[in-house]
Amino acid sequence: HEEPHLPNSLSLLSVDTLSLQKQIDELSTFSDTPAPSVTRILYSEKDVLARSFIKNLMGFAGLSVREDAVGNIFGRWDGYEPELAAVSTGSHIDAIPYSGKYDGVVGVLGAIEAINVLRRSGFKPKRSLEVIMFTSEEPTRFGISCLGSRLMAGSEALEKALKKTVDSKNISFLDAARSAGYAKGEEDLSSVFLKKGIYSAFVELHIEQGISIGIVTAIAAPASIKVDFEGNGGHAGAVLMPNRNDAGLAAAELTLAVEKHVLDSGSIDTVGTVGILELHPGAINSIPSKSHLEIDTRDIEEDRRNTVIEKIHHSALAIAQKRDVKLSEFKIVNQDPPALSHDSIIKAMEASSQELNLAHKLMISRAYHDSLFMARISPMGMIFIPCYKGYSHKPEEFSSNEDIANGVKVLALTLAKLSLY
Ligand code: HGY
Ligand code: MN
Ligand code: MN
Ligand code: MN
Repeated sequence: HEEPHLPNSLSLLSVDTLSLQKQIDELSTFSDTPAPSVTRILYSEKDVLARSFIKNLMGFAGLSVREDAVGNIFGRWDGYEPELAAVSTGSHIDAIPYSGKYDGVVGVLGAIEAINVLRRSGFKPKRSLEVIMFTSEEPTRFGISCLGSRLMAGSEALEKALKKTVDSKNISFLDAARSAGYAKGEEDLSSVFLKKGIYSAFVELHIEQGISIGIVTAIAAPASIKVDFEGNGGHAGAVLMPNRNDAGLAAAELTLAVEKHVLDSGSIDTVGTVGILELHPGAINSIPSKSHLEIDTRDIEEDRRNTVIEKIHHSALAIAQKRDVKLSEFKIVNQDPPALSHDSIIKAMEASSQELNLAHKLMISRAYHDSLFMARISPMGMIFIPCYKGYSHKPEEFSSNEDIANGVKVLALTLAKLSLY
């Protein structure tokens, strides 16, 4: 029986930055929009190709690969006490329209490289180490954020909803999943649920603004809402202003109300965004008869965020009444609580940064991540690395080789420590 040991010398933790950068660049070519932008939508042809790429890399890293019914991908390195709960790490590779090549990707390719780093150093894990590529962290196609991790964490509401979920082209979730090779012969997606305690730790590496290594202490509470207004529409010339009930103006008014309610919280930590606003029929000379908005609102304080949601709802009702349009939908798609990192993992990340001589600071995550849901079944922590001007969700997204390598080293050492814990 082997004695647990950390890599004898930290200098043995060498990241192959060249290969890692090549992989990041190659993965970015699996995209539906031209470089430097990246668009990679769940279960699209490009997503399926990208998944093969990831599974191959996991294979090269000596991991045994498994996929679940929605396409969460797991690569496992068995520890010498494989019956113990494993230590897991990972992130996502789906990319919202016209975004960049590092969001999520660094936490997947970086995790595989962290495994390579540990292998090269001669390290033998006690607890097994597992790399996870989560399905659809971004809500782009089906409107559901952290789809894979939410389901993994046992969301029965989501399991039920997915049976009836369709995309904007009316393709059902299950058909889309099947076309990508998943959910075969299965209606019941509860096979994706993982037992609480299956992992002793989950750590995610991710880009974020700021200097040095960010050690995440908490993830803000996200929520999203879909709203539809309906009016009578009509001819843009013929219908006089007093006779209109313009669904587009209702949407415009609600959009401004969202901003007002968010600002009225008085806290810089409250944010709200209307990132989708669609008018039907979408002709210059037709009064909008339908409008559709999607609202994203977040806060590090859940109650304050919930107050904003209530105010938005009241505004939607009041605007509908005032403008004589119908509020045909006000659907809270998700209203998630925040999550706290686990002390033991914060300590492991801090110690690793310190031993590697990397400046670090504690911070909260304003973006959400799969870690928000992994925290429901496992102690969780996140490592942030700097990115250019804090840019994300746009093509200018960039992290330097050096910053990525530092992040991979902190991840590798943290995984090693947690594996022996
Ligand atoms: O929206 C988010 O916070 C994440 O980037 N999906
Ligand atoms: Mn993102
Ligand atoms: Mn991300
Ligand atoms: Mn709608």
